Amino acid sequence: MRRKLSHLFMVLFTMLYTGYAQAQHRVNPDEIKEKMQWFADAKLGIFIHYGIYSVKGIDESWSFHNKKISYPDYMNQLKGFTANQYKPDELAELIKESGARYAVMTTKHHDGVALWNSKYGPLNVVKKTPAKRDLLKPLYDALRARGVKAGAYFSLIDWSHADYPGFLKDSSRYQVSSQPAKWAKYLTFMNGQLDELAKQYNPDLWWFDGDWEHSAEEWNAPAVRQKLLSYNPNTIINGRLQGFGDYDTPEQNFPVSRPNYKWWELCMTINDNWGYQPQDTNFKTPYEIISIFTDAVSYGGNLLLDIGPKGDGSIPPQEVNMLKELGAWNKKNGEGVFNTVAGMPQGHYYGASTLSKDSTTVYLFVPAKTSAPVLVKGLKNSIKKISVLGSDTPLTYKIVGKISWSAVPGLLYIPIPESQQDKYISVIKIELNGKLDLYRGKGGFLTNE
Ligand code: H79
Repeated sequence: MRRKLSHLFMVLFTMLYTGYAQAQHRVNPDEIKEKMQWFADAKLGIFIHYGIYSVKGIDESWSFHNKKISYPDYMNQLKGFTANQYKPDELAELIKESGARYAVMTTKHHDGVALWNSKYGPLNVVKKTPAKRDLLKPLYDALRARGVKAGAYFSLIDWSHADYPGFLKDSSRYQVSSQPAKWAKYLTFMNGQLDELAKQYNPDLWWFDGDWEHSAEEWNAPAVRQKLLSYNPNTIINGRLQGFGDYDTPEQNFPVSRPNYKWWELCMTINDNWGYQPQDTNFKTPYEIISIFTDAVSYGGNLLLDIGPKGDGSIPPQEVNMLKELGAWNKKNGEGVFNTVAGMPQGHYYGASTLSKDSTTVYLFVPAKTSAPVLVKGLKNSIKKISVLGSDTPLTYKIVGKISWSAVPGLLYIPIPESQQDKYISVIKIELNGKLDLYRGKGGFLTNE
């Protein structure tokens, strides 16, 4: 009997938990549509992971949490954090040049080291490092002066704080359920820091991290959301607030099917690490980054591409180069990316595509050195013009297999002369007569079958 009861309990618990997990996304997309528009149009953001972990060049926070280094040795990096080559104006200029429309700076990672002079607790770079200054204000000012939106990454987890339960991977200070007063103290501290950031920097976007360590109820997530919106009703909150954020944030892994939220953003490193690590030379190529970027946009998402400044604040040359290559590509091809919407459903073109907002133009992304003509299937519209971005010469094209008595459109073949191809990815602009109208049928004799 006892066994049966405990089994029943388990089943009930699982059902409740699954229900909870399925109810994760608790924000109504219709209510946030307006404030999300700049984010939907922005497509590219730059993530900046800057912190004391860049002094030794080790994993941000996780290195001590996972016991690759002792906590005291990790914190010893405070002494070496000079930021004497940290140049927010140059950094903001580089971000602007990349074509990015927003940047997200780590204000505090899981290690608890704040990059501003927080009055909550002593652990910040102003009080504890030779940098001795607020690293956020000059960057946010420089970004905004260039029309780039300013985002704040904030770790809900603070493994350094005595009132936070978690510490090392196999040791925790206490259980929330057994010491609610201690947890309440932590939440007061955390909310104090959020108030400071909101008042001093008024972020356009909040990028929370680490929500997985506690439930929405424990974090008091609805209250956190409400508070931030009361400071700035238009601020955007990422999806790591246990269901109380505005958009989804797949990390490192490219989504093969569309994420659940209406808005989403892939955050990804240029090499294999978020912060600066000198031994990590596994840099993605500009072609790889641009193809990932255009693929994300084609799926209706953004790319938040990460850079990791060195301990002194300078940007590794490979990352500078990547942002410049991306910028040059965007300058020539940005029309097909920024302010567009997700492309054609799969099956019409084997590659990434986007649409103009009025859906009278289709943009196709074609990898360099394509010798075979590009193929588009099921396009019912007649074509006004086809061109390659960056070139004035219109492309010729051929419609193959159009049967006069059938409603099924022919196949559109577009050869792309090599002389007009981009060195990474060309953007083919197809201007249509009228709004995009696609045939989705099975090629049957009867109309639309
Ligand atoms: O700041 C960067 C990383 O340090 C941080 N987010 C980016 C932007 C990050 N690192 N890892 N993660 C986020 C995800 C970690 C997931 C895990 Fe787990 C935590 C794996 C094991 C513990 C999720 C939660 C899976 C099991 C529990």
